[in-house]
Amino acid sequence: MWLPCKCTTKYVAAIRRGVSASFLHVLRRGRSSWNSAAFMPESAGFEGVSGRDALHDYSVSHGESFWDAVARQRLSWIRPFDAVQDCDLSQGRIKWFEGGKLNVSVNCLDRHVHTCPERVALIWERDEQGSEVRYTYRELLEMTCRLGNLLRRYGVKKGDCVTIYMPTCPLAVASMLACARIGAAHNVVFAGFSSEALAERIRDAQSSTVITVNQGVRGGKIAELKRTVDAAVQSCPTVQQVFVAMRTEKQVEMTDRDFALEEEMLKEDVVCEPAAMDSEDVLFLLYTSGSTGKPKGLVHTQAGYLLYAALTHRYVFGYHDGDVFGCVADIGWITGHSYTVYGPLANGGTTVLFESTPVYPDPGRYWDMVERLRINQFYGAPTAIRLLIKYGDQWVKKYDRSSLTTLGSVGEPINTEAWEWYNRVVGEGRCPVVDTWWQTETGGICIAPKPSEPDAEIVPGMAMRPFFGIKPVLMDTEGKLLTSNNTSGALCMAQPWPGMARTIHNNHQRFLETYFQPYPGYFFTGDGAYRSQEGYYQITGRLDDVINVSGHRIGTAEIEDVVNQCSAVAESAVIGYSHNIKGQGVYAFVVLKKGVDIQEADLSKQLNNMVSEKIAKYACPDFIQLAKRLPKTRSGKIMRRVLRKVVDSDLDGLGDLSTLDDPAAVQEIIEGHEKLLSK
Ligand code: 6R9
Repeated sequence: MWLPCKCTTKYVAAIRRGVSASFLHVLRRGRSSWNSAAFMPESAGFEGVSGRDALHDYSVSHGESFWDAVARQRLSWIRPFDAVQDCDLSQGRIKWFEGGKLNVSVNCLDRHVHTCPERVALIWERDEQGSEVRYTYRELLEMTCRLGNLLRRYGVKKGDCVTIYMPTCPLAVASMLACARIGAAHNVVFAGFSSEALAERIRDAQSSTVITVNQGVRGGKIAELKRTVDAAVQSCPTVQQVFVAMRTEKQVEMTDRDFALEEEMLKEDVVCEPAAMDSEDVLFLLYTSGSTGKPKGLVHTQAGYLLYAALTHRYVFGYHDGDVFGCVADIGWITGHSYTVYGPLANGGTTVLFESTPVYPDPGRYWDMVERLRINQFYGAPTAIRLLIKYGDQWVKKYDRSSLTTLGSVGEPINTEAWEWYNRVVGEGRCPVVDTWWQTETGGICIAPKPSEPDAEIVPGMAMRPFFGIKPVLMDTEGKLLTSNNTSGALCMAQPWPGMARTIHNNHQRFLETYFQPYPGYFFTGDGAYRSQEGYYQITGRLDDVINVSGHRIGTAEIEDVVNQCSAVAESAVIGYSHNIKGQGVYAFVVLKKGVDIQEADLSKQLNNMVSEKIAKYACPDFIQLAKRLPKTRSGKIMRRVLRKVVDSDLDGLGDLSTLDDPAAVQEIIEGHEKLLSK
C-alpha cells in the first residue's frame, strides 16, 4: 500500500461519507507541493508548517520545539535530555540538551551496525589512483573498539585530550571515534603543519598521547610525519606515548615512548564499552587562526555538534541512504570533521576519505574518482576549482559524472567564473551548486542555498539562505542592527544553535571577547556580508586580520611573529592580497635592522624556511617588500589599511593620511611596490 495507513483510512472514510472529490483535491495538492513527513518526519508534528520556508520560520520562532523533536528523533540517547537549551548570548553561555547522556561513536557506528553491518562506511581514496579500499560499518566499529581499548590500556581516560597527526585515512577516523568512545577529546592537527605548530597545539591541549603515521603520502610525495612528531614532542613534556601507524613499508626509528599502532591493536578485543557522556562534555578541540599570534583551540561538545553536523549534511546536500558522499577536505580542518566524518557517519552514510590532491597524477583526479566511486555529492574548495579551470574542460569531460546530484563549495567566497564552470562543466547544468558558508566556530553549515523550496532560485556565488535554526543579522559600524535589505554590514547571529563552539580551550575570556563582546547579545562571525533586495546573504570577507589562503585560515599576526624572529628583521607587516588561484596570497613588508647587509634572495629564502618550519608551507609570503619604515599612526600603530590599498593598486582609495606620523613613508612604500612588481 503506497499511502500511509492513516491517510488510507481517512480517504476510505471520506469516500463513504460522499466527500471524495474535495478530499482528493486537498490530498493531491498537499502531496504535490509539500509532503512534510517525507521531507522531514519531525515536521509532521510542527503546527502550521506547510512548506520548507515555513519550516525554516518555525525552526527560528519555535527553536525549542524544533530542536527538541530533531534531537529526540535523530540521536540515540542513553538517557534523554531534561532541557533543550540553556543559552544566553549576552553572557556567552551555550548549553544544549543538558541532562542527556549519549555516546557519539555509538551514534556513528553501533546503531548502523545493528541495521546494516555490511554497508560501506568509508571509501579510502588512497593517493595511489585506483587503489581505493572500502570499510563496512562492522569493520569500522571493530577498528574503533580495538583502538578505544588500546587507549584505555595506556591510561587515556575521560577528560584527556589525544592529539592526532595523521593524513586523511581510516585509522585517523577510527582514532577520532575511539576517543569519542572512551570519552576522551581529540585534537586533530592538519598533517601539513610544522613540528613547532604541532608542538604548540600539543602543549596547549596538554595531550599525553599522540597518534601518527610513519610517513604520509600525498601527490606522490612522501612526508616524514613521524619525524615531525619526534621533533615536536621534544618540547612537549606531557607526552607519554606516541602510537605510530604504518602508511608505507618504511621502518622508522622507534623510541621507548613509541608503539606500533596496528600491532598493539591486534592485542585488543573488538568490543569496547562506550562511555556515557553528558551532552556538554567535550568532543574535540580544533585549533584555528585568529587575529592574534596564538591559534585558538575551539571546543565542540557532544550532542549539539553531532546533531547539527548530521542535520546539515542531510538537508544542505540532499543526502539519502545509499548515496556516496565525497568531501575532499582534509580531516585536519573543520570541514573534514563535520562532513567527512561526523555528519555522514551519524546519518549512516558512505563517505569518501580523499588522501590525494586535485592534480595528482593529473588534473582529472577528482572526476576519475567521481566516476569510479559513483559519487553523488561532491564537496570541495573554490581554490581547487580555479586551479582546475586552467587545465581545461577536457579533464572533466573525459569521465562519467552522471552519478553527481549536488556540488558543494566551502572555505572562501566562490567567484562567479568558478561557480559557473563548476555548475556548467562539472555538473552539466543539472546539479545544484551549494555555496556553503560556515566556520570552525559554527560547527556546521549556517548559510547555504539549500534546503529551499524545490524550484527556488540559486544565485551564483551567494550562500543565500540561513539553515534551520539560524538567524543571521547585519550590524553597522556603530553596532546598530541593519534591518533593511540591499545593505552590507558585520555578520552576526541573533540566536544560538546546537553546533556552535562552546569556548576556547584554556581561554574562555578570549572566547567572550572575540565572539560576544563586539555586539552584545549576538555571536559575531568576523565576516562581513551583503543582504540583497531579496533577502539573500553574500559573504564579502573577513573584517579582522585573518586571511584565507587556498581556503586555509591564517592570522597575519601569526606570520609576523615568525618573520620578526629573523635576526635581520626589525619589524614587519603582513597583509593578504587578491590571488587568482589561492583566493588570497601573503604579502610581507619587512624593515631590516640597522647595519644589516643581506641579499634579498637570501632573506626571502630564510623567511620562507622559517615560516614553513614554524607554521606551514601555505603561510609563506608570495612577496617580500623591503622598506625603510612602515606607515604608522602617531600612536605607533601600523596602518595596514594603507598597505592593503597600495598592494591592491588603489592609490585613490588611500584615504585620510593626516593621522600618519610621517606621510612620506607612504610614498616610499608605493615606489617599493612598483619596483617589486616590475622585477
Ligand atoms: C568551513 C571553514 C572560516 C572562514 C569564514 C569565512 C571563510 C568559509 C565561505 C567563506 C565565503 C563561503 N568562508 N566559507 N567565505 N563564502 N562559502 O572554512 O571554516 O576554516 O574556520 O574558515 O572562511 O571568512 O569566516 P574555517
